[in-house]
Amino acid sequence: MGSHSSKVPLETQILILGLDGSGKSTLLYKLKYNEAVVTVPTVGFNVEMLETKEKDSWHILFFFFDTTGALCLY
Ligand SMILES: Nc1nc2c(ncn2[C@@H]2O[C@H](COP(=O)(O)OP(=O)(O)O)[C@@H](O)[C@H]2O)c(=O)[nH]1
Ligand SMILES: [Mg+2]
Repeated sequence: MGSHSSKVPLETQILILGLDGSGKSTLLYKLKYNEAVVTVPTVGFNVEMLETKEKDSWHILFFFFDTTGALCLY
């Protein structure tokens, strides 16, 4: 029996939306680095990848699209 982590990773994309200055980037970097990072206003959007690392757990790649609050979606 192979472990979950030997399988092709699952991938998912997550769009982070909210008003400017509402803490979107702070939340993302807390998730990624487990610390409070000093942020600068996002221009357009950033993409950050997070990956599950625990042995024998599902191997999942999360792609977070961290947007500016003024993002125009059309
Ligand atoms: N007091 C407080 N300030 C926060 C919190 N989250 C973010 N901030 C601050 O709010 C400001 C804007 O955060 P940022 O993550 O850049 O917001 P974004 O524009 O939504 O990405 C920064 O100065 C952060 O330090 C929080 O939970 N509490
Ligand atoms: Mg931001």
